Amino acid sequence: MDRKKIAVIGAPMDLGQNRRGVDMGPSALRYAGLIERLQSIGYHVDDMGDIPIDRPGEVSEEKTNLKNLGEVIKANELLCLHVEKAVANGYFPLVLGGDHSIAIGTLAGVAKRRHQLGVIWYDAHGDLNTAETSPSGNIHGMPLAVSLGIGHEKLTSIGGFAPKIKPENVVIIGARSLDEGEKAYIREHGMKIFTMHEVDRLGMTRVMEEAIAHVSNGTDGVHLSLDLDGLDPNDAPGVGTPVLGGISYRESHLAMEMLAEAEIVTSAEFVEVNPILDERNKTAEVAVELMGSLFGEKLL
Ligand code: 4U7
Ligand code: MN
Ligand code: MN
Ligand code: MN
Repeated sequence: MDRKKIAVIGAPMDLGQNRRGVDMGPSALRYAGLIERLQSIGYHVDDMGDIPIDRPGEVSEEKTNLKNLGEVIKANELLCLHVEKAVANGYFPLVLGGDHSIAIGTLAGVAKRRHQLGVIWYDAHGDLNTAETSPSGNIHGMPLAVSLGIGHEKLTSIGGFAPKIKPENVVIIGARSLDEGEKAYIREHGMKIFTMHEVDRLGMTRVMEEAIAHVSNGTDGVHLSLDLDGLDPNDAPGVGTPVLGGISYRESHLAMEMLAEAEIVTSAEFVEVNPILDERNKTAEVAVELMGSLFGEKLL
């Protein structure tokens, strides 16, 4: 894999949750200078533009409590194709959200080419809900579960196979809002998780050392799924489901820098940036800075 070629794919999805505006995430990230920044680090960047997203109600829907199920499926099938193609052509796929439901398509596309994929889920939430455990019916609270093969069959079968990933190859970092069903799944499968308790107690250096060791053990690639609400809302206010007491801006840079040093990440997505809820594009700017660190930008 040529680590010097990045394919940027926008996924302006806002149907996996209730708050409008997150569909403008890809624009906000580009406006914050993403493409130029990656080029300045020395990458060849192909901006593939944005995948089309249907309006709610356009795609026929079955009776279910999963909101906008048909539209979310359609977009993720398409995203899966684009991501798989990028990997097949030797690109590092960098997907811009959009709400976190797009991780279903990203992971489907990557997992077609990497059968033992490690995953870092950087998020205030577990995103491990199913139709049965979800308090909201919002699909952005389900993508990790779906990728692990649990949930609505039409979601888990996106890309034509399931599961995409195994629980032992996943690490969750930054969690501080977990629903009962999510806690049960984590306990049952002994999933590796660094909640904010562990981030506080061990410090980000040790958290990342352990996380990196965990996801690179026996895997053939590592995907970073970074939900901006993993950061503290003071540092990243432009998100739809903020939770107090998150990972700091500096800790997040350190995490990205350690990933860059370890040279393990083979695909990534940055999601949940909502410019309408943001303060002068701060969250998009933070996200672009973090991408800089992830791709090896140095202070000196
Ligand atoms: B995100 C929630 F109940 N767990 O399922 C749910 F708290 O992608 C929130 O991490 C999910 O931002 C948040 O609706 C999804 C809720
Ligand atoms: Mn979240
Ligand atoms: Mn999330
Ligand atoms: Mn959110």
